[in-house]
Amino acid sequence: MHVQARPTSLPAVDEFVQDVVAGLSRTPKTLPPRYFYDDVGSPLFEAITALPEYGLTRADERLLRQHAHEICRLAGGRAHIVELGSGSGRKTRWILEAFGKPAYHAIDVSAAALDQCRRELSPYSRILLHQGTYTDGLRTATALRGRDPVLVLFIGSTIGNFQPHDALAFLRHVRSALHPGDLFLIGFDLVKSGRTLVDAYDDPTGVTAAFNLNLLARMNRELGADFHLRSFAHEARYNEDARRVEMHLRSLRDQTVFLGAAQRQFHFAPGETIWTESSHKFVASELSAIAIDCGFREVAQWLDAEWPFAESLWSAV
Ligand code: AVJ
Repeated sequence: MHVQARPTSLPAVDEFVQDVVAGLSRTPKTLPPRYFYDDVGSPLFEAITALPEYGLTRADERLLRQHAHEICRLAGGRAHIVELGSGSGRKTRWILEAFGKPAYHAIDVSAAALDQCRRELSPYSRILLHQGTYTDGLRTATALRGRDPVLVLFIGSTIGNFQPHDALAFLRHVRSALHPGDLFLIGFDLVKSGRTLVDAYDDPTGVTAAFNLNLLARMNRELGADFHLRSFAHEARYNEDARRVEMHLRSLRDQTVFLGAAQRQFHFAPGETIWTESSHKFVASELSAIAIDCGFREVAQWLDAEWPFAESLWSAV
């Protein structure tokens, strides 16, 4: 096993400060959702996936479990498997088992996530860990493919967190790292009722609220900020026209927050929000056109009956 670590931890902090300053200087204020996933946020996300209101992860896992052998068959029985965002490993296991101990590259920015991935998935694969961005990980992982075909996994509907335009650019970028005939397995959460979606992102237990508010706590811990967490409220709305769930943190009063790492302060009007995440929802019939648009063709598509979700298998053209 090899681990590609960041050179030092300093660039990570720099990037975090820069992203926070840029996001809080904007109107409306925004923060990138990738910063949710730290040592507090990642376990909170795991808890979200167990909530009865949040059916997304269970639908994804059902589909992977049910169709893993067919995916392996469609891949010709062997591949170097490369996963973008290693997650917890629980879902990926089904694929690795079907392929019978394949070479498996896990890519994630979080060392903790990779560590968990190694613990859970090394029994089922020849695992290689790549700490860093998807772009860098994809490059190093595919360089090690030898003569094998590559199967890239991008499950869990992480694609929904991109703005539509950025999503297409990202899918084309993935395609550019592949050879014709390589496969791409991607999960898409589908449109469902606004009520169901708001319940999924604003659960009555408050786990998603904690997940969202942890972003403020993380800035306090890592960037010397002085956010008063009780002065912000979690909010989830479904924007039906844009087909996305938006998560926000709403300022409950007029307040000024100091960001130590940047020696800057930011003002919040009462009711003003920080937009922390968009989770785009798709319709199954649009997916094959997206594949073609990005240099792939659709090989198969599987839908979950209980929670509208699509698992798509694409082949690089
Ligand atoms: C991991 C990006 C798929 O957008 O549904 C869960 C993250 N945010 N609850 C999603 C999330 C709030 C999740 N993804």
